[in-house]
Amino acid sequence: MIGIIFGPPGSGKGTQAARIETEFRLTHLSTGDILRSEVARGTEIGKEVARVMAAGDLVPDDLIIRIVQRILRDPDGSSDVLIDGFPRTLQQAMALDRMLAEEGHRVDFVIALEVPESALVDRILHRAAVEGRADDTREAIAERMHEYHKLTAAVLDHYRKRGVRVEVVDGVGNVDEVFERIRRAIGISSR
Ligand code: B4P
Repeated sequence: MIGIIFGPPGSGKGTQAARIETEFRLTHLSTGDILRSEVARGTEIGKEVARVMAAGDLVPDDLIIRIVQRILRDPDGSSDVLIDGFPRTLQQAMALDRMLAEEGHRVDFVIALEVPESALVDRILHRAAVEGRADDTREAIAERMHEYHKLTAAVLDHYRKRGVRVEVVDGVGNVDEVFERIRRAIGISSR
């Protein structure tokens, strides 16, 4: 099973994906976490993307597509995956469709979290105060929102047009309330 958790920056994708991973048989694949780990380890990829990410811009499609392809082809990985933060452009979506089709798979569902922009900014600024992530500054948040509207929002239409099940979930409320809505929407059984 291949699911995608989708939504604007700060909508709770990473938060809910971790919850879904714990309670259901799905492996959480977060492109944001992978890239932050490359930056923290000072790898070649990390050096290439650090400034792009800190500014709130998207890293190049070909780079992130190669990373996801490598992970999805890993035979040790679970075949049930929840992808968080990818695809973020139409080009990434088409690349994901192609790589899954090569293995006889497709995207089974998309969970799209909806949260008003003012609440998104408040959440991210709160995280900035607690964790100090490099891209949680006001300038980078504005750029991340801009990129989301310019490039990422269209990904949802791509999946709708292809007949993939898209479940829009209200992401306002505490983490448990949002998780309960997701659980009802996707209706998969827990461990
Ligand atoms: P991500 O790591 O995906 O960052 P994000 O969109 O902010 O989501 P995140 O998962 O961290 O936050 P969440 O909504 O859970 O990407 C970071 C950067 O990596 C991108 O800007 C880009 O540069 C690069 N990148 C990643 N993937 C890429 C791709 N495919 N292509 C190109 N570039 C890529 O949570 C936000 C905050 O809200 C947290 O503090 C959380 O505690 C809080 N929160 C969550 N749920 C809440 C709730 N219900 N109530 C209150 N607060 C809540």
